[in-house]
Amino acid sequence: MSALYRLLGYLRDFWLLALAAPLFMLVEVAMDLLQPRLVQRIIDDGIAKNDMHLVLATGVIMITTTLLAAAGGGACGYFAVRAGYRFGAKLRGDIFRRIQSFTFGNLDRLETGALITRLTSDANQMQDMVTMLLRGMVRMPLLLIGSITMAMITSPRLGWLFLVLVPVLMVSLIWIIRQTFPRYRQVQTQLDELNTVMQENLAGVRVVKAFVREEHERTRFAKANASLAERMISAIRAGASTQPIMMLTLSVGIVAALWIGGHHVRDGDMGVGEVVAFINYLMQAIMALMMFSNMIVQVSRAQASAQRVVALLDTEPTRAASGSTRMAECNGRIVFENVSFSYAEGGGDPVLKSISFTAEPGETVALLGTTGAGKSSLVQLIPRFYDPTAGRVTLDGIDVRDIHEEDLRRHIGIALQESVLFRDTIRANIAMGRTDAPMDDVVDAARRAQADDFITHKPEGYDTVVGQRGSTLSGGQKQRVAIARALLPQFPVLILDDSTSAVDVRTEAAIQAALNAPDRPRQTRIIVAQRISAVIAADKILVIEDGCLVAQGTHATLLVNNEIYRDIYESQIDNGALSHAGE
Ligand code: DUT
Ligand code: MG
Repeated sequence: MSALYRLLGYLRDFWLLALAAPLFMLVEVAMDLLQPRLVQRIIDDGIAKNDMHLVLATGVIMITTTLLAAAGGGACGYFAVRAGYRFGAKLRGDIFRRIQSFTFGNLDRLETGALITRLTSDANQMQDMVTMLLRGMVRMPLLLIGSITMAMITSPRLGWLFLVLVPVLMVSLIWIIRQTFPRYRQVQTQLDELNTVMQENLAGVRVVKAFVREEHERTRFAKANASLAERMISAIRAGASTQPIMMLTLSVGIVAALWIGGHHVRDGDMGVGEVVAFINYLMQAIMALMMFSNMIVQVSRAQASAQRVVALLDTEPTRAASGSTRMAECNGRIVFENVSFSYAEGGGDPVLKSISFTAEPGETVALLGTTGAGKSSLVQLIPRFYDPTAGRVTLDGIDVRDIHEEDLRRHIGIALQESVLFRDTIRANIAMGRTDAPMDDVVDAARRAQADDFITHKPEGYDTVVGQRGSTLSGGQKQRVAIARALLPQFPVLILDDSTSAVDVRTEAAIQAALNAPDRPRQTRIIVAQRISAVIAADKILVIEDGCLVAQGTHATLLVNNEIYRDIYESQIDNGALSHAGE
């Protein structure tokens, strides 16, 4: 129960709400417990003794207590729901914050579907449970103990019936706890599966359609869906099986009370009202137990969710936290010192092997190499998306691991290989890294990225809201917006990872030219490119092969000294891909 207990600690923040709910519930329970006694009084003292005045007076009291009970219950519900939703909001906030703190390493290992379930269904389960507990945790035991006590007081001669009935009910309650908990755990796991299928399907919907995989995807979803329904039914069935037992116990109890009470009434030593009141208390007690069994089901479900949430909250980011060295200014000198890197934790196949090079402030360093050589992996070490397994990367002589993460990333403009856009205006998408960037800078960046043209042609220009993941733009347009984001003039370091793969050669050349325009502020650039045309003007070209730096030099020296480079060069000349080189 420790996971549940720990999360319930959140309630400390709303203790007033959490306290108010059960307090008001006390009113309702007290009033409920009074009712059977009042009925007894009407029957035995009023009707039996022909005292209609007492019947009327007691009737008024009954209505008053009912109103009070309703008011108490209503107020309790109000506070319980408020506390529940506040609790849920705080919990979701914490889950989201934790997910945000995850490194790429963490995220590589976690399924998106599982994260979504944690944030939605699991958090909802906890929230519902809190609401229910705040309403039921006082009502249930008080009603149970209260009704049994009142029944004993009202009719000691029938009271012993409880001694028989309660143990039967207790056994069935214990049984239910053991049955439901593991089943609800499975339900939540299956929900992960469903969310993963769904998320993958939506993210890859174009590919699914292109390869006519709809049928396959439908089957995959149907399987996960059916399995979820199956598990849900099994869990609910386990939870519901106590209901008939309770109803049966109740019926047997009522019949027994009527039978025994009937004899007493016939013998004249018990009032009819006493029997009726007893039966009412019996019903209240069984109702309380039914509530308890529902609560148990809900708690065991929430318990499964709580464990999952706590496991997520306790997942530590897979590398040391942000460094502490503040870095207000940055010259942009980047040095790789014998850097090796592997994606697998604790070793595994190295993706980069002992890479060393220097990018001086203001220099342009180009990375060239076959696909899978390790270029993207290399550049991602600079803004610390991952940490090297050996060696170090420094910025202005400071290990990037020691630099405060916010400062580090504020100095680096990066366009990833895959353009990621958000459902927001184009302007906001460009100014993402620097929300304080003036409009002039945004337009300037868009112009250089050759995006200004298509943006201003849109009716709402820079205020055009793009779809989810930029879905309303073409591949090349998306890419240009992503480049513009990196081209804001404030970044002393610029990283372009194969950023022009989706634009035509002419546009690529125009972007090149804009980058090298004399009015551009001096910055260090690391550029990954497929086409020689994009690297020809670089101060330094690094040729990467299979995770190794096999050669470095300028275009001219490499052409003479390096066979791989020459091969790439010649293959591209044949394609005419160089026709715009150097423009
Ligand atoms: N790799 C992983 N996990 C990842 C990304 C890549 O194991 O999350 C592997 C695949 C490949 C190697 O690392 O064997 C290098 O990948 P990288 O993406 O760095 O290669 P690239 O040079 O950028 O290739 P491309 O030109 O296709 O972008
Ligand atoms: Mg790459």
